[in-house]
Amino acid sequence: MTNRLPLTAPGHTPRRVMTIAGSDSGGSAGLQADMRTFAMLGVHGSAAVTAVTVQNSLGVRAFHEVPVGVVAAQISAVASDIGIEAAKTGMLASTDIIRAIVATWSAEKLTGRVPFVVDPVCASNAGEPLLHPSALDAMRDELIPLATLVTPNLDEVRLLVGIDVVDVATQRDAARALHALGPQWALVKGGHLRTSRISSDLLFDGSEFHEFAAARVDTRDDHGAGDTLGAAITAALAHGYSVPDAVAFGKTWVTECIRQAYPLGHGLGPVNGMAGLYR
Ligand code: PXL
Repeated sequence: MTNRLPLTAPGHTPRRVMTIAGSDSGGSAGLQADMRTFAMLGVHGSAAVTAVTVQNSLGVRAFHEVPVGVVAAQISAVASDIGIEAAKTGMLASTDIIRAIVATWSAEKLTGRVPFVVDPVCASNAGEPLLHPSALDAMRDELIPLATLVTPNLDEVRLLVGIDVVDVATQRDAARALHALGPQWALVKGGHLRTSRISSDLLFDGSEFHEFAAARVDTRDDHGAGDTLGAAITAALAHGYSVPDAVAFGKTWVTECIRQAYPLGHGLGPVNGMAGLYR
């Protein structure tokens, strides 16, 4: 497994990937992290903006939802012209936005054809909500079943399937419960299990478990880690990687970004999405 994706020759169209996500005015997470990761990996990123957050390193002060018709229209405009070879979702804010995405995905005949990574973002690292609690049902019952891969962290696992992951056995239980919601693959990210010296993510397709482990990096500057992982996985899927190979690639990528995280402002800094420049 290398830490690079194949590069497209200059003048030729790179793989085309889309993020459906919220904007982080601070530039650390959300669609800014996704687009930075896409660029670092040499794929063409398009973006359907779902919400505009007002935030800095100290936290999310507010967010403003984009009208649902505009969310759907962004996806259709890109799908009908530029094309989408893989996509991911991030902050989706509301039930109506989730439903617009589900409807557009099927209207554009993307379902089952285009790898679709659903990162079921519920809150910021600091715990501010980015999804209305009432939208959790639509996330669980309508969007996640369309996913090639769903990538919750442990807080999202608790909200989606009610399992408190505390060890390997409960992480397996959570992967089974998430897979039962209908995605092709479930990745239970163990990064928030701070009692462990290892950050271990568990991938499950209904029959086989795959574990992806990395030594835990001791940093508080980890804003955008989940977004960066999901974006790197999405870029690898656009290149035709299998889901386990894409997750392995993404894990290696984000681990280096976390190792090179930097302080920013007066609060939490971001993972260094540009870490690849220094290799
Ligand atoms: O990291 C999850 C996330 C996604 N999208 C937006 C965010 C955050 C975390 O703060 O602000 C817009």
